[in-house]
Amino acid sequence: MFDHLTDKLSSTFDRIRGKGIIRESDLAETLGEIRRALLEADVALPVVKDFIAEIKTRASGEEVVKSVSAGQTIIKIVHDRLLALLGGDDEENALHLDVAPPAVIMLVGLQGTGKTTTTAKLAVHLRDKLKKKPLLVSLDTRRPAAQEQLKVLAEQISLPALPIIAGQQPQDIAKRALQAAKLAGHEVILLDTAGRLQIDELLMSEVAEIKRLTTPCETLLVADALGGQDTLNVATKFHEVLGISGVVLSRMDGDARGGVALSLRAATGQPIKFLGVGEGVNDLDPFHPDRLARRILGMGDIVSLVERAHEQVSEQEAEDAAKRLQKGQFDLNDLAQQLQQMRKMGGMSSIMSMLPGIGKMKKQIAGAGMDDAMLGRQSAIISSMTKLERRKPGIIHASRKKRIAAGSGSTVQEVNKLLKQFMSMQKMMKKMRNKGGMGGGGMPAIDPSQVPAELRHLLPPR
Ligand SMILES: Nc1nc2c(ncn2[C@@H]2O[C@H](COP(=O)(O)OP(=O)(O)O)[C@@H](O)[C@H]2O)c(=O)[nH]1
Ligand SMILES: [Mg+2]
Repeated sequence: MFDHLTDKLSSTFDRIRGKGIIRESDLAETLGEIRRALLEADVALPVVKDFIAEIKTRASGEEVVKSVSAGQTIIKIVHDRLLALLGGDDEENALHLDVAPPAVIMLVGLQGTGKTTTTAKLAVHLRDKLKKKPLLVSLDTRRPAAQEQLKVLAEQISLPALPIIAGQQPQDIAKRALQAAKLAGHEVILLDTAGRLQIDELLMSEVAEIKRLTTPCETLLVADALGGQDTLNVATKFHEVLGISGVVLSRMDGDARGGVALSLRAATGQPIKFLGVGEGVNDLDPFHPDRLARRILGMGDIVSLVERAHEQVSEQEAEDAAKRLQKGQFDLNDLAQQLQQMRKMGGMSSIMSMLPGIGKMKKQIAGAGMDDAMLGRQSAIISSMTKLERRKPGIIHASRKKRIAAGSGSTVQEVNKLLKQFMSMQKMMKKMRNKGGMGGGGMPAIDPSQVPAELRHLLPPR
């Protein structure tokens, strides 16, 4: 997500970053580039206009243009305005559930935008992150099997769904849900409502009635990030008629160029609370404007990366790996583990997209064949080795190589390549240990000081 926008903005910034003095013509050119980048990312035109105008006002003062580090100052201004556009502070974008339980979260939106999937994702988030006991409730009596869809999802994530009573109307199901939650001590009720292909009176009066009955503390619109201007119109309409408290933007993993995410708040005045980033129940990211702004501007999102590392890789695992590295005991088992950890953290491209200054490195990395498919192939090759081979790769000669290649569905050349790469990694580590510092090497330079200690062992060796 935002890849194209980030590329564009990064190269614009690269041109002005080091500049002490920025002439009016430089500024005009920079603003033109930012404007084009935003429009190409599908940001709504009025939003782009306002955004550029604000930056212009703030940047064209004498003191900025002629200040010692004009380039940096302009980058800072763009960052601050982008942050404001995305929604300022985290507080507003968080879920607000501080009411007497059960707290009701109602999900509304058109058909097929991801309401039911998001209901399950939110339930997992509530349980795992917020330590709450949610109850899943489907009020979608319109579409056949819609209630079963939620029931199946609830079973998958081992959370309770309100039992289905055939023929019951949404209003009555909602009332039953409130009673059941009180009896069973559920702290949060998630109400998945019916959608339509288009907004109509009937849909709106039904959800309005349910809202009145259940007084939700969050009424979240689930909206499709791929929908462009339509999504903005739908959001505005829902807010006018129903009053929403926030938006979950689904399908941010698709080829959404980000425009909706950047325009929504300005268009509706409502905060984005989550981004849906895939079909799985864990594919939901809380919306953090500051992190996203940094990411869009190519400044990296170290905070999210560290969080993900903590979720996916235990502290013990990270510590053990670091110790073995220090002792020079790095073998193919460690490499296999490293590869697995990277995959658990979302794969190479996802990790890379969160590291600062990555724009320039992307091509180098692609050139080195360091992609997710490679992580998978290399893991497969190592899995086909025996324990002894992994500990002592030196014994892997021709016949063993053939066996390993056959076992992993790869070629002897690929096995050779992996072994060669491993040997050079091992050599580098020995050198590092002896010199007590990072050596040269052909890999793109990531400044290790930019990367938190708990992640450094995952960086490609240099
Ligand atoms: N790629 C992707 N697909 C999603 C996302 N959220 C939902 N979907 C898919 O969109 C389709 C419709 O979702 P559903 O929850 O049934 O929509 P509903 O009609 O609003 O309840 C399903 O195939 C989901 O797997 C998302 O964030 N990313
Ligand atoms: Mg549904």
